[in-house]
Amino acid sequence: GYAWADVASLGPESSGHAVRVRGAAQEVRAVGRRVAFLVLRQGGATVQCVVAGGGAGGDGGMARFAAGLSRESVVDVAGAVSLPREPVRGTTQQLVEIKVEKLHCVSRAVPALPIGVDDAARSEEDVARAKAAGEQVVHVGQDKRLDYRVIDLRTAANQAIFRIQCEVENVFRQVLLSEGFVGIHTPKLIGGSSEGGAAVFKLDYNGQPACLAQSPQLHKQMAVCGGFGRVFEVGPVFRAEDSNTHRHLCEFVGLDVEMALRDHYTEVCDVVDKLFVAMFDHLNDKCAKELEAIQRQYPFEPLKYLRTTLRMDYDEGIRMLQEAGVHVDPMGDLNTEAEKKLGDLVRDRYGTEFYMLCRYPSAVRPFYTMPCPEDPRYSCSFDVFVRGEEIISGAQRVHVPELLAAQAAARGIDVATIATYLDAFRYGAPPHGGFGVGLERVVMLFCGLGNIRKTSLFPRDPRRLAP
Ligand code: ATP
Ligand code: AMO
Repeated sequence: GYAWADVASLGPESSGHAVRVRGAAQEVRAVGRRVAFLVLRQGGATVQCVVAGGGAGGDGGMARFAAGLSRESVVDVAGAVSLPREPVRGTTQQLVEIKVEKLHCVSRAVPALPIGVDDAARSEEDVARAKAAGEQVVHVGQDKRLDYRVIDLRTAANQAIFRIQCEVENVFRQVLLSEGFVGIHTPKLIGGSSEGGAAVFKLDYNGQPACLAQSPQLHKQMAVCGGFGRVFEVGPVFRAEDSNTHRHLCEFVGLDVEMALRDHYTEVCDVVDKLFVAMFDHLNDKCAKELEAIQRQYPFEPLKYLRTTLRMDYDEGIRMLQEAGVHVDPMGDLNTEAEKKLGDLVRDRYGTEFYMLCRYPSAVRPFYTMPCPEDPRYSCSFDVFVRGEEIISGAQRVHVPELLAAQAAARGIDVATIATYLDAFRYGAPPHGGFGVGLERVVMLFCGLGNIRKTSLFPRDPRRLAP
């Protein structure tokens, strides 16, 4: 009998084993009428299968059948694992091959695929090199990839990206669980904007106006008021972004944290520090294969980060920018360009591409942010940057109901829409703070991918609602 095997597990030690493998026919090559080579792919791994002479009566019928398979058809092969005479070419390919004894097509792909996996897997460098050599190669653009995402996702780089994404989420949960946090789920249908901005998707909730939650902000705070000292959530976040950028989605995955504080909001920064150093270490140590697969298609420099995350005051960031000749308003927000520039300056001075900027001016933070007790023009807040782009926003929150209502009103928020939230602070509320992380941004920036659509399985950008 043949034993079912995974392509990734086939190594020299399986030589001689009789195996059965189901995979996608990535490549089919006929050599004469009696031999065909079939490259089968499973996830990010491939194995070469040799169809030679076999078939009933040894007339080459099976080789001709193999040669006629359309690419990406799902195929079962059964045969013996063997060590090839010459080493197998290709970096993702297993070192052994399968001498096929039985072959069965489980699902036939259309002969003319809208995009080829090999074309989608080509790096920009490869395309440039081929073009320079006068070869004809197909370059698959981002929109086309996303239109046919089901095929695009089959590339080794994409298989790796979403395994990395899963690891980020996993480390987030594991570290927080070990720090005494409890996982929660807050409602995504809410009565108003949770961040105070206009970027909300409005809908009708059985006759009442409602919104898709822009963040779990209000309810994660209410969970802390509900007696859960430390909470986290992994869930969808909806933002009605109206412009196309490389880093904004209309739906993304939020990694959120909220916790009661003892003395100071920097206790929240300590959690960020612990969490992300552990996460980056884990990705580098445990996901080397995936990072290599991404590197082959999208080369990037490994992220530079310190054992203890650098913390810098906003004022200090402003000073560094001003000294570098960048015009910035010390009490205003940094634009994307200034953030990027500051990222470069910090990297050059401190040798890290991961750092926190603390004590933002109160005026540029959301209504629920706690002002600094010693100077209310500044706030107990922070953003965290990777390669000069924001991945986290966090802060201590206002737990004093009168101040909270005043800050909401001052920002033009209709307090009626958040009445039950404001009430939550009238029944005894501990000082607390937290932060929110964009999962797709973490993966995009850790891997230097340059476009958030690459790290969203089926991205929802301002124009795209399918697939
Ligand atoms: P947050 O997650 O806090 O909303 P963000 O990374 O989405 O942060 P914003 O707070 O929306 O960024 O904006 C930060 C800066 O990024 C803005 O000051 C602005 O300069 C820039 N920015 C935001 N949206 C766009 C856009 N659509 N096009 C160009 N720049 C933008
Ligand atoms: P903020 O609005 O900064 O903060 O969002 C938190 C993090 O979410 C990510 N992010 C996005 N990712 C993809 N597409 C978008 N349109 C998008 N917008 C934001 C970023 C950002 O740092 N309630 C606060 C967090 C808190 O204070 O706890 C909040 O939502 O990585």
